Amino acid sequence: MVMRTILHIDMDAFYAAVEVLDNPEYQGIPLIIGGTKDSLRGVVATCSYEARRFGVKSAMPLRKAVSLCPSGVFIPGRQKRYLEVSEKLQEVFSAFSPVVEPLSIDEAFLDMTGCEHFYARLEAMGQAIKERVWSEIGLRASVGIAPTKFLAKLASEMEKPDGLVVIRPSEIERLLISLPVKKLWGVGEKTADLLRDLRVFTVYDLRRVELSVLLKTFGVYGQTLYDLARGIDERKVEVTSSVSSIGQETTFDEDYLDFSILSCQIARLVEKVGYRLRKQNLKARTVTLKVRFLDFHTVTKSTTATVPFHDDDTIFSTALRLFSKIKLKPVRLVGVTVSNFHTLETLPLLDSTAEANALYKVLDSINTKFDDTVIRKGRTLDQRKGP
Ligand code: DCP
Ligand code: MG
Repeated sequence: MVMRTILHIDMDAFYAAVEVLDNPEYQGIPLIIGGTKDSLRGVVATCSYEARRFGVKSAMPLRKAVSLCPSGVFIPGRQKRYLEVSEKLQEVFSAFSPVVEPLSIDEAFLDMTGCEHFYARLEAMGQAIKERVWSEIGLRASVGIAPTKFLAKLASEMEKPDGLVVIRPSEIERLLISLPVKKLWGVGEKTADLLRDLRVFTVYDLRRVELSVLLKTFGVYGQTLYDLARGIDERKVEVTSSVSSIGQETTFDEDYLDFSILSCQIARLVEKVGYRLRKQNLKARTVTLKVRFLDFHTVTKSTTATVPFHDDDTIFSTALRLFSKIKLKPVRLVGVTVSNFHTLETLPLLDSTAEANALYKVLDSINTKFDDTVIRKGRTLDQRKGP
């Protein structure tokens, strides 16, 4: 098996911790995020560790949480703010490794293979990222470091909150053997029930089941179970993007039917979308055009290319091609979205569009400096009104 150094980091009581950060009066109290005390139908998104002592946990009906913890403070939560903090977290993670796989809003895998020599010990590596998250964002995280993804995630959960656990190859066997199968990656209630029918409760029990029986009962996942029970997990940290699309739309003060005005508006949207795409080091394969008419009827058209792109020209010509397929009526709104991302790390280094890339680099750096698209292509200028 390939030996890697994989770090899993997961924030402690994430939404609740962000609320404490922004509202220090919530420090040290049972804080429950998901709704107010009288929200009859809501569920708990998360709660502070002080509230967990009362038995409150994620996904529990709010009514039950109120009865368990009547003295708690119950608040609805602010998704936009949590996403904003999540983006900052990703920036901190990216400073530690170029290979980061965000898993959810508050956790990620980092492939730290080859970076070991920067730290005296693996514990120091874990401590360094925890301290950086604390000093730059003001939040506590738990970290696990191990040779596989599954073990790294297991390790980060072991000493929550503010935990740091390193699992070395020599320790895997001792740790795995008594582990309840429910802790294995991918084992939910249903799999646990089927395993119970086979009288399997721990990894020790699981190792005694033949591979053929596991394959018959669980299909291809049987092989995964067989491997995980032996500490084998070849999954790589995959560099994926946390965003799934980048879009921009504009609603007009008046309705337009004129192709030249509309194509100029599309060009302006394309510049903003292309700029954000390149800023995030992404290439896309899909362009979606949205058009809303005066009567509020909305049409969206998409197309997917085989070769990923991040230049305005490709996005614009694609959007325009989609636009020409739409039967025109007075238009109220147009929107351009790109999706189906590939990170640049996964693309070939040699690119035949190197010159175009250099041009976009210059344009983007000027536009970044002035915080807007100050340099534009002629097609974004409304021909009738002049520059
Ligand atoms: N979340 C949610 N609903 C759930 C589970 C989670 O809305 N059923 C949200 C709120 C959490 C965030 O996702 O703050 C991260 O989920 P985690 O499972 O990592 O839980 P926490 O970070 O809150 O706590 P922990 O310290 O156990 O990681
Ligand atoms: Mg968490």
